Amino acid sequence: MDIAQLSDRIIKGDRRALSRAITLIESGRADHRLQAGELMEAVKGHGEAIRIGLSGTPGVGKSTFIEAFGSMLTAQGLRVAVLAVDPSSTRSGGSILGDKTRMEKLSRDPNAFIRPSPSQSHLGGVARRTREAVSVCEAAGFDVVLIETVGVGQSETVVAEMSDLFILLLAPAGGDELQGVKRGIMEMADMILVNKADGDLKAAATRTCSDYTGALRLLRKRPQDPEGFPKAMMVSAQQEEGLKSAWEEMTALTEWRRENGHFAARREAQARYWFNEEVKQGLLAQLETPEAKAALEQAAEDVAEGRATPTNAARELLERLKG
Ligand SMILES: Nc1nc2c(ncn2[C@@H]2O[C@H](COP(=O)(O)OP(=O)(O)OP(=O)(O)O)[C@@H](O)[C@H]2O)c(=O)[nH]1
Ligand SMILES: [Mg+2]
Repeated sequence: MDIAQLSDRIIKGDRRALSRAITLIESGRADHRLQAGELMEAVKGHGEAIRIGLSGTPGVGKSTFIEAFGSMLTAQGLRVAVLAVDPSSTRSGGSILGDKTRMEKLSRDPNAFIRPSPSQSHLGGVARRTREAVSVCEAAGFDVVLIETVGVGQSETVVAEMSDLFILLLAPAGGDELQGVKRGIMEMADMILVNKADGDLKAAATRTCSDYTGALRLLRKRPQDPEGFPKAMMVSAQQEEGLKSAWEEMTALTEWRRENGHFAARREAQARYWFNEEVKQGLLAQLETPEAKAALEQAAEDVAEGRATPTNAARELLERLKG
């Protein structure tokens, strides 16, 4: 495959080239990994999208929201790409493909591009592939890249670390208790959207929204937020209500961050984060070779049977792996 040619076609906005590139990125073959690396260098710095991470528990309405919100954006003339991080892969067919029916309109929209999560259980691998897919979508001229994740374990952090804006989608709570959203997730959110603010659920949504407005106020002030952010708002994905206001707030926040240097600073910090992650993953991979595994097993036995101390055995093993 001619990578220079592929990247030229991507930069010209060729969708088939984009699809091919993502297939290449998702491949686990060593030669494909090298080519993907070359491609990432070639597209680097092209395009400028707003990357929006969207997280929420199953059933909160992510797919319905993406369909409605994405269609609203394409109606405004914007080009929208939708990607997903789904580490569980227990759900049939990956996260978005399974419910493309919920995104029927968007999946037929010429200004939208929807790509399901690669079926890979290892979160590190999914993270790298999604991050690279974001970059090629950006190079292909998309204005908005939406990255969906179902709120389980580490996947929120992964998505927040590749987004300019991280949005938490919530459903109206039954009682007046907060829905067990972990503090760490709250602290990552740039905006909370309480979905399903319609019909019988409207009153509960209003309560939930004001609970979260209060909770957000109690969090430590972050330098990357202007007055009033992070904020909680109500939307109805189904009734297509509140979506325009949500987008206005997102663009206002992004504008402010650009003007105040926080937009670029966040991307820089993310580049550092992913570099460190890649180094760590690379080191861990070195322990996965048959020789390393055998050496580890032997050393563990020595430690278990009292022939060596954990500290010394570890140091010797690491020295041996270096050489
Ligand atoms: N009343 C109401 N129902 C909604 C709204 N948005 C989504 N729903 C319903 O909530 C259910 C789940 O919606 P989905 O969009 O599939 O939710 P999801 O978060 O993508 O779910 P998973 O893909 O399983 O994680 C569906 O029955 C939707 O019709 C809304 O704004 N109002
Ligand atoms: Mg869904």
